Amino acid sequence: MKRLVLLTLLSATSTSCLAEQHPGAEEFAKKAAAEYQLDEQQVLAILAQAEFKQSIVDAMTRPAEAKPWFEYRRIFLTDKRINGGVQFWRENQADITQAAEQFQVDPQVIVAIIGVETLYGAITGNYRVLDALATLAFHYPATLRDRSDFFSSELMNFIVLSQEEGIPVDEVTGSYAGAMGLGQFMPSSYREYAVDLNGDERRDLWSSVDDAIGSVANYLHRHGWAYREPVVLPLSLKQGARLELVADGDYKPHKTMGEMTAGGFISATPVDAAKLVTVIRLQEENSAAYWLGFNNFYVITRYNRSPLYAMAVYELSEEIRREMTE
Ligand SMILES: [Ca+2]
Repeated sequence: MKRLVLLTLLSATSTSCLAEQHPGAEEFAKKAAAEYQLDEQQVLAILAQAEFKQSIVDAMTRPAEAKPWFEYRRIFLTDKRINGGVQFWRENQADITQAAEQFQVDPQVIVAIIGVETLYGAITGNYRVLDALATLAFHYPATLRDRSDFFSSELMNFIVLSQEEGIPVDEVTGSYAGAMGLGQFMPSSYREYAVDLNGDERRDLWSSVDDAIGSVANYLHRHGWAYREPVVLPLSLKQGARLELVADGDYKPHKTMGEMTAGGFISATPVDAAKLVTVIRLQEENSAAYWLGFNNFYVITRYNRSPLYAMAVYELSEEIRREMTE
């Protein structure tokens, strides 16, 4: 209640310069009221507390996914991240087993996602989520393809989420892009896919490791994960293989294994000719490597669209699984 009073007082003094502070903020607040039944003045007061951060704009303009695979891989496939995954799995074995069985998702993939996202909770981001989302919603770098609508929508979801879950909107922290907690959920994903695994009737992705584990599992489950099914298999190419069959931006399997075999892509492990697959090309130091991708690979790209990200999660998950079963 105290917070509400404070915000209301702030709104009276600070909204006059809000249009200069965050261009588009007033329209945003009107939309919040019309479409999400939020209090317009309260939304303006929240936005008045949001600070533009140049460091967020700078971070946005140099994402890791711009690197070739062989360099990207070195960031994530380290002994530290593999051993950290083994330790995280052992420390949270009961929750990971529960989440894997309840949501039918392979446990090593849950662990690997949390490992790639935040090094098992060690690096969850120090930006205020409010600053990150407001900066990217109202001050999106003009040099990049405009994604301000996406961040504006996430900012709206963040304000709604804060009301639904009782989250202090001006306090919680995350990545420069506004991703939160161990699994780095954006606000819309938090609202849609976060689960209360520990049964305390709150979905807390910051400090409840069990909720975070369950939420990652549910996210993969809801996007169509196939339990104990393959993610990728190595491919060899016949002379004159039809390289136009290689996926370019869309990793959803559209072609059958039979079509890929006819196109010159050969899997050493037998795959049903009717199975839907895709072909992924990754840049190694002196050559290209080709992989057969299944729907599970596509599901990982629902977490982060980069095929490099999905491959790093897969390779890390396999390294951790090997260590756990040895
Ligand atoms: Ca909980």
